[in-house]
Amino acid sequence: MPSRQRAPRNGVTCPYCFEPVAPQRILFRCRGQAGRRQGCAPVLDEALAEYTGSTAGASLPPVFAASGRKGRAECPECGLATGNRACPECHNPLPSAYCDSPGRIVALVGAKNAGKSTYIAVLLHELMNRVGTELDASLVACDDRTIERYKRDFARPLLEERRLLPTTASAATGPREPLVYLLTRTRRGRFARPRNDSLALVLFDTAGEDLRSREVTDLHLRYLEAADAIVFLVDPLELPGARTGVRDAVAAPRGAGDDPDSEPLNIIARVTDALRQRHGTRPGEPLPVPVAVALTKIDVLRPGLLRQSALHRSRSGSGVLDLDDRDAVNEQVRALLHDWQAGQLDTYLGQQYADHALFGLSALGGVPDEGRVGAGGVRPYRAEDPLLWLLYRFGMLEGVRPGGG
Ligand SMILES: Nc1nc2c(ncn2[C@@H]2O[C@H](COP(=O)(O)OP(=O)(O)O)[C@@H](O)[C@H]2O)c(=O)[nH]1
Ligand SMILES: [Mg+2]
Ligand SMILES: [Zn+2]
Ligand SMILES: [Zn+2]
Repeated sequence: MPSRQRAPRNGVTCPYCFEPVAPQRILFRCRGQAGRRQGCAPVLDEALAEYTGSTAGASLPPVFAASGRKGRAECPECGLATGNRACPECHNPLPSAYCDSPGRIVALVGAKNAGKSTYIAVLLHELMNRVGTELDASLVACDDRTIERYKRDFARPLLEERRLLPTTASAATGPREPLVYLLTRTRRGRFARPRNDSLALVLFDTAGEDLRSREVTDLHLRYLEAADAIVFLVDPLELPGARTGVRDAVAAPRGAGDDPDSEPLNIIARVTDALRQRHGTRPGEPLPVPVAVALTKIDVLRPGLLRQSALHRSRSGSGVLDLDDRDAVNEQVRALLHDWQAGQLDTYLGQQYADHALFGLSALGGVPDEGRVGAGGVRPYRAEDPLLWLLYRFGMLEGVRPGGG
């Protein structure tokens, strides 16, 4: 397979089709008619319909190429000035904040039943509410389909109706589109002018089986290749030695079972192969992409295992990353992995990646019961930790050591 190009200098990688796009190739889309404004009428956008697999929602004012100054151009048909940008390949919207601070696609990966769908639902909700406020950050969906799908497939069933989410269908039959968000953080220096930094959260709610090398879809492979950071979710119940640390009431996993294709180490190895395609690194050379590895569902662990541990504390710090806390959690998860005969995972990551960090989180905050969220509702615990670390790694969040040093 040819190794894919990184985004050209000053260019962007489209967060929908993952094609690298030079700035002069980015299209504009006419703002169209609205109220008394006389713009172009909507027409079927075939490139967009091809991407979404449906003509629904693909009737839009036309796109056009223009050199554009300061991110604006006049429509050659109707003369209206527009600032709406679109990918030249798939015609999805490219938000101007994304064009201005390119890169930083965060990808989420995990085996079937690792907790991806649940995590997506909860993380986005946290970012739109509590954590977003804490960080002075906004989370904005990049297209209307993302807004609708998040509500229909994630927020409504899990957060409102408190039903567990259905198992994700394979991309062969289910939706193949990612949810695309732009997370923008305003940093106010004491003397400097406020500055906005953006990060694209591109979340494919994949079925674990889509990551098997022989079945992997092209779009999915490109997603992994384009990722500037990876969040890798691991269900502790799938780790061989972890059963001893689990509360008695928790049933054995109904997920992957003995399927070696779903083992955490095998999945991360496949992702690593994809990343090596793009970065063109030699096998012995560590990859520069930061990887956050999170044990999900840590509410299933015996309380005794967590008592007096870093994982048991709530995260400290507000609007900053507490580096002491980060180190303590990292060490504790590492110790758990080694206790559970899963130390290999940690060793492998250390060999393949220049920078990986370990996390423990719970999206639900409690063990679900008969298809429903526990009585107290969804109470996420440390769900945002991996993202805070990535923001820190990207220079978008300050790190502090409260203990000094
Ligand atoms: N105890 C506990 N179980 C969880 C949590 N998150 C997910 N689960 C369980 O794991 C199952 C699989 O989660 P899901 O998000 O569908 O996994 P996916 O296949 O990776 O998308 C769910 O049905 C839940 O029963 C959590 O935070 N705590
Ligand atoms: Mg799922
Ligand atoms: Zn595109
Ligand atoms: Zn027009």
